[in-house]
Amino acid sequence: GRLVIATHNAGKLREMRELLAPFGVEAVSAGELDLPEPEETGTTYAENAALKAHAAARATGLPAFADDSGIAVHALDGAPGIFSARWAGPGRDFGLAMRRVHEELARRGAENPADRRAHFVSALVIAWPDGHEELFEGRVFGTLVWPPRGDKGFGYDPMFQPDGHERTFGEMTSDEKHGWAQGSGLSHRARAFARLAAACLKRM
Ligand code: ITT
Repeated sequence: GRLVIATHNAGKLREMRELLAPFGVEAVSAGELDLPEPEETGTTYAENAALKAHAAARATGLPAFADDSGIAVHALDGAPGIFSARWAGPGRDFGLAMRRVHEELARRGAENPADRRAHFVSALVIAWPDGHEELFEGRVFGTLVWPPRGDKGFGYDPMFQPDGHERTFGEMTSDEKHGWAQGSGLSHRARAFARLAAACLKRM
């Protein structure tokens, strides 16, 4: 069948296409269909993912899946969290967003790796044309490094070093970041996707 990937973020779209590739599902993106970007008025990742997925499913009559994600910095009480995209400002400058995270941590004297813990969250919602939805979440824990390292990936990847690895997501190929070699996935998105795939991709 066909599926809409309800994102306007190029980095996410690339990853979601890679994750879907083995399933033989034909996917078209919200950007390619010129769908409007719904306002993210929810207060949780799950609510925002549902808003995006339902808007795309309603507009197209196709099943649609959306990712809402972010990075929670433990010493910053979970910020930027659901505001992770907004910390990059109108120019979507993630060099700036990473510097803001680093400066906030420095202001609080968080210099040791143990004070620089963070986790990424991905909430994936698939919305079906009949209006029902399914939610799958994934997380990955790690440490924030400074300066950022690597030019792969997107967003906050260059400053996030997942537990058990010597390199940041920005230094990993996308196969390594997905973590398929480890079975259930490494990145928050791959882990959420593995759950979604097990639950519903076979039905398409
Ligand atoms: P869509 O809503 O169109 O999907 P967006 O960029 O606005 O795109 P979000 O509201 O979910 O998406 O924002 C999440 C932000 O968190 C995103 O812009 C990234 O900067 C960051 N982020 C999420 N997943 C990430 C990952 O795997 N690596 C690095 N940064 C990530």
